Amino acid sequence: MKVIILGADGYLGWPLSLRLLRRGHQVVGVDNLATRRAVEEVGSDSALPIPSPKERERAARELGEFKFVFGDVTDYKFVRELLRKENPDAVVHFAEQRSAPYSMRDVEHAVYTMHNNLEGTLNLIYAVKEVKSDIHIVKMGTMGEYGTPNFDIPESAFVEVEINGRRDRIPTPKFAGSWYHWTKVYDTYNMLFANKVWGLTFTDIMQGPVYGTRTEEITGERFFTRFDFDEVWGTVVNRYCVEAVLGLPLTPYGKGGQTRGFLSLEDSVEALRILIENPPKQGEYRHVNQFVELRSVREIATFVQEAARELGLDVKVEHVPNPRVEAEEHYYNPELKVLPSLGFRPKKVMREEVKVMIKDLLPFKERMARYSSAVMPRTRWK
Ligand code: NAD
Ligand code: USQ
Repeated sequence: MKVIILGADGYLGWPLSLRLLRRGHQVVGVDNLATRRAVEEVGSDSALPIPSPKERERAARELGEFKFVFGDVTDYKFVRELLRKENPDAVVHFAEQRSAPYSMRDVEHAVYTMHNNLEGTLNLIYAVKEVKSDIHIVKMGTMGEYGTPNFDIPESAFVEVEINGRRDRIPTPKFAGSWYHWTKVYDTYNMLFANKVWGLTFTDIMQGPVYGTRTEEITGERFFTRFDFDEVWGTVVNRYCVEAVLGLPLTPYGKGGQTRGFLSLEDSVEALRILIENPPKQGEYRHVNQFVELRSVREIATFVQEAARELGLDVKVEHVPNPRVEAEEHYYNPELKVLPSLGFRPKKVMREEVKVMIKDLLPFKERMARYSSAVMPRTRWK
């Protein structure tokens, strides 16, 4: 299969490129390096050193047929000509601004996030329609589209409702918690519409937060993927592991009952591989929930604390005032059926994987220490 990965320089895009190459697929990786610049903008850097795109291209070619293309998905002509030239079977779309705090900094960052994410997805939709309408669009959304409703979260694009005695199907209710998360909701609605009007084929993935330093292909520094830990770009499990290495207290926000559907980088990449190799029927919009373990951020802090202790590190947990507006104790019960039905079986358990992560990060302690002032939360929702 020939697969274009938009956002191939990112945390998920790079290891997915490697996985697909190892499976014998041809990969064209596209990126405008926006995340590298935006992490620098907030005074931080990846904890693990990452090679330049040219070096990455060389490393990827050890595994298979890979090409890196520099480009911006908000440029319609670029996206259209890329599809014309490469004629792919599938396009994986990761190329979005993916940080909730970054989107909440101020009006410029909110507008940039809306513009970057909504325009990129709309350009892809139109380019597929114009160039080759049977391309499978694999779009990365987020579990955060649903918010934390006080009912079970169905794994479907539509639900049946009854209002004043009349029944109809409506898009599954969503209530996101940042401008970033809202862009994923709007993308979903735009894809549902493109599917209805033009019959385009989509897999829209609601993925929870990913953690981890490794996949099977990450066997040395030249294959490292980025690993962010600052208050804007770092996600909670990855941040805790760096905090443990730096000897900083772990930072659950507020009461710490915030519960999400987490999964390891290895499991994320494998789930994506399965979804790409098993496309939906032509003209279908497939809606997938992608997570492995439901955990609260309070519970995760104890996992990381225990793992650190086993490695001889004495780490404290200090709940800090929550910079976000979100429920700190809530019901959370999302459905998970599509991935298991396709044969997905998770390989990693968070409790064990955080120990591997701390071990992987320890050699880079000095490098991370340079950015330790970027760890404590500063970006507030209000
Ligand atoms: P990332 O920021 O590391 O990767 C995204 C890549 O897209 C970056 O390399 C960035 O430079 C590129 N990009 C952004 N805008 C672009 C544009 N206009 N043109 C070209 N390239 C552009 O993020 P990630 O963690 O790898 O996430 C990948 C996708 O998965 C994102 O869409 C994110 O919202 C989603 N997601 C991530 C997680 C997670 O925990 N990391 C969880 C759920 C969903
Ligand atoms: N949190 C802490 N302490 C920290 C950092 C975060 O308690 O030090 C809490 C947050 O308040 C939140 C939860 O942990 O309740 C998750 O926050 P996060 O920063 O790990 O993840 P989030 O902002 O939700 O975003 C990440 C990715 C995003 C993806 C999303 C999946 O950056 O791209 O869409 O996870 S989900 O959370 O399911 O929406």
